[in-house]
Amino acid sequence: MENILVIGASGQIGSELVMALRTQYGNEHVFATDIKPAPRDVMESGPFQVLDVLDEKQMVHFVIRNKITQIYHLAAVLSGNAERIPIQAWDINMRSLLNILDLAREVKVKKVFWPSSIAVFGPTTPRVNTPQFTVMEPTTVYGISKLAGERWLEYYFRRYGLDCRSIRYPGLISYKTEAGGGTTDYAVEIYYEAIRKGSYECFLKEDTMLPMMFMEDAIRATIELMELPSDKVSVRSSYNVAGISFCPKEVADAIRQHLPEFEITYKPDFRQAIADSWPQSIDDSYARANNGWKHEYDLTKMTSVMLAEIAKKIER
Ligand code: AKB
Repeated sequence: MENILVIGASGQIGSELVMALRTQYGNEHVFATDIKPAPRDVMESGPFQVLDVLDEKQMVHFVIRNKITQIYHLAAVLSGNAERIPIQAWDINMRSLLNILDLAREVKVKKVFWPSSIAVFGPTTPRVNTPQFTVMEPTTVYGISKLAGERWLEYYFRRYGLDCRSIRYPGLISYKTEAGGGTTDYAVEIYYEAIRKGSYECFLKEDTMLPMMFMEDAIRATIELMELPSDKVSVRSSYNVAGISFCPKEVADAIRQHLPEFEITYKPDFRQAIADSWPQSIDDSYARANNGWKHEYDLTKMTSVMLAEIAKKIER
């Protein structure tokens, strides 16, 4: 029997991943932690504890006490926020990962999942159909921490045999928990503002093309990767996984199919330079070959779900 720990359970990915894992593995087998309270369903449907991933001692006790066999470590400072506090962000992102890798090795946790990001790529990377293996010279502190993290995952796998797995997430779009501090977050905010105000001021230029993915696809990609037999996981740094690519103007057009009066204006800020250093689209043929990965949501389907769900949420 697996006992799974999700660290960062109150965040955008964590809050949905916990619920998906609980459906699959049973509520009492999926333990959720975060430094802040999680959405109600996460806190009420199974074990939840406020716990700081940087608190090594408490973390070890928690993992031993609950006989944890798998860890998903999702806590991180995202790209936009990290640029505001670079040294602190590096410290939080790296120290938390190293704590978890070392703990997992010592306590003999079977598998660890850690999210990487398209932020590992930089301006010298081919931006269209970015390959799995290519030039990686990130210019953001978030990207540097993700690239270093990928190297640590592979190191722990090769040196200690720790079964580490990872995905380079594109921008993730969801309606349940609002994202915080990322460069791709405009693609979540735009839907909320479309429902709340009928207009949105975008912090990226209208033609800024970035790789994106609907959360349901991302959760499925994650669980599918974690369920793969170990010998089928050929990439031990992190898998490129693609969904859709679009720019702000295209999302605005898709929203107008439902809300014809919707208006968008553009006021690029410091996040434009970050977006300009990232890929526009991703080649995920390794993930497709290894895990049979395939995304299900395109921009049109995702837009219908986002608008309908956010409207319900705001009415309540
Ligand atoms: C961000 O924008 O920082 C994240 C990411 C692409 O990793 N969504």
